[in-house]
Order: sequence, then C-alpha cells, then structure tokens
Amino acid sequence: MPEGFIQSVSTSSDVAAEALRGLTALRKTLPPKLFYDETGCALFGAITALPEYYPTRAETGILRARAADIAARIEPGCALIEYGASDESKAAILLDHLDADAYIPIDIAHDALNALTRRMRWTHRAITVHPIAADFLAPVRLPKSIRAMPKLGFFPGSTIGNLDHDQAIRFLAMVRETLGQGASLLIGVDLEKSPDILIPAYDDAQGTTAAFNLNILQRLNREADADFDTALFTHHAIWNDQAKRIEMHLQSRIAQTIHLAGRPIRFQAGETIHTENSHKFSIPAFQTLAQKAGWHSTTTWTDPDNLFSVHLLT
Ligand code: AVJ
Repeated sequence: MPEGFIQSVSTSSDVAAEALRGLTALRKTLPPKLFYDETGCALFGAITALPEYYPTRAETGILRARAADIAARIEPGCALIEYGASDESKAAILLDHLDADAYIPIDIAHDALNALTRRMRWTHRAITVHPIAADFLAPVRLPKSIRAMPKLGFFPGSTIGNLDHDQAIRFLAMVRETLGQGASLLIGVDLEKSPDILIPAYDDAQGTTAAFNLNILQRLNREADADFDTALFTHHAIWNDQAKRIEMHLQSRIAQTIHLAGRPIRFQAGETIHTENSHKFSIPAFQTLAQKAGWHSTTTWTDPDNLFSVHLLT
C-alpha cells in the first residue's frame, strides 16, 4: 500500500469472493471493476487510443474547448474530487483553468493511483493531492483539509454507463451527500448513436478490447486460484436496443468445467459471462436521471459530431 493513502479495499480474497458471487449466479456475471488490475489498466489505456474508440477523444476535446467556461462557474480555492481517476489527463485539463487548491483522485487501481499522484505532485506543485484508494461505489470520507473548500466532483469517461439505472441514481445521490451543500458535479456521458459506430468501439479490429475483456479471466487465474483457458472463451460486444446499452460478454466455446478458489463452475457450450454494460443516453434521458438523484443540470456541452456530452450538475 503506497504511503498517504487513507482508504483501501480489494484484497485477493475479495476478488475471489466477488468473482464467485457472479459466476455461481444463474446468468453468469463479473463486475467491471475487476477489469482494472495493472494489465487491465494498461489495456484500457491502449483502448483509449484506438481509432474506433471515440469517447476519450470526444470528451477530451469538449474539456479542452470548455475548460475556461467550466472554470468560470466554479468558486476559487476549490477542491476537485475525481471518481474513477485511473489517469489524470482529463483532470489536468481542468486544473490548468480552475482556481483549485486540492485534487482528490479516487480509484480502485492502486498502482495507477500511486503513479498519477506522483506525476500530479510534480506537475501541479501548488495543489495538494490527496489520493483515496477505494471502490467509488462505496461511500468515501473526504479529507478534513478540504472541508471548507468549494467542491467540484468530476466523473469522466461515461463510467456512469457501467451502472444500471437504479445504481446510477443511488451513486449520484451518494456523491451529492459526500460533496455536500453547494457542490457541483461535472460528468461525462456517452450519447446514443448508431450500432455501426458503437459495436466497433467495443470490438475493435486489433482485438485490444477482446484482450481487455479476456484479461479478467487471466486476473482470476492469477489472483483467485482459477484455471480458465482464455483460448476457450470469445469476446462479444452486442447492442441491446431495449436497454440502450453495449454489453460485453465472454462466451464459452465448449462445454467445460473450470475451478475458482476450489469451487467447480460449469459452462454449457455457448454460455456467456456478462462482464460489462455501457449504457448510452440521450441528453434529456440523462438530465432526468440526474434529477432523480437530486441534481440539477445547469449546462450541457457536446463535441461537434454529437458523440459525447459533458454535464455540469449543481
Ligand atoms: C471507462 C468504463 C466507460 O464503458 O466505454 C472500454 C470501459 N469497456 N471498452 C466504457 C470500456 C470496453 C469504458 N468505461
């Protein structure tokens, strides 16, 4: 555990317990947070640079174009609290325009958090960096030192899309509680669009997303005493039009039994493990969701191609 971290979760026994919970269910699932071990973080970094994966480029473009505009709406001397901050590049765009005294990155990936903290302390010396190693879905306690500062929450990447509707509302309401009276939340939300654009973004020609998805099985082999043969599973990305989401699955090619933490897990040929949902929104649909969590959407920005949106909630 790196120094200066105030909270920690996720030991290997947690990983095994969470995996078992999902894999023994009638419809097998694994929680997307298990993607982000060191290899998974590196693969996700590679995804963000893929020609097919537009969200990172679109959102970064919006933040670059609007950072001054955003900063003008936030009180000086603020604290920026980032949920799921596996790399600081988007926060850095904001911090170059915000009058901020503190940066609080929250992420479950310890190594990534440790590295970004070191970089930020070097590049932004006037800002206090206070990392929190935690699952952002669990309530976190903010450091006392930022109590009196105006607060801007930041949840980029459309990671909100990983949550189902009720979970998303609960998460947004929890963030409102954590940040307190008068706080704002800047959130990136991917927009509904043609499956012709969405599917390749989650099933790219180079197979990087497939490797990212399959890495979850390799992680379980490494950390949860599992014996998956990744050659016997195939990556699938499908558009669920009813639920307005991309689903990622790992499909067993054959009937097989694997073992995890000493427990047998049977697969029928063609059975899948559902590893991720990535919900896509219309702007009004997201505004309604935010409202249900007690937030008010004050401004929404999009990129010129209308691929992605960034919302300022108060
Ligand atoms: C960072 C969680 C939002 O859903 O687009 C990328 C993760 N999964 N390719 C997304 C992801 C497959 C990403 N999030």
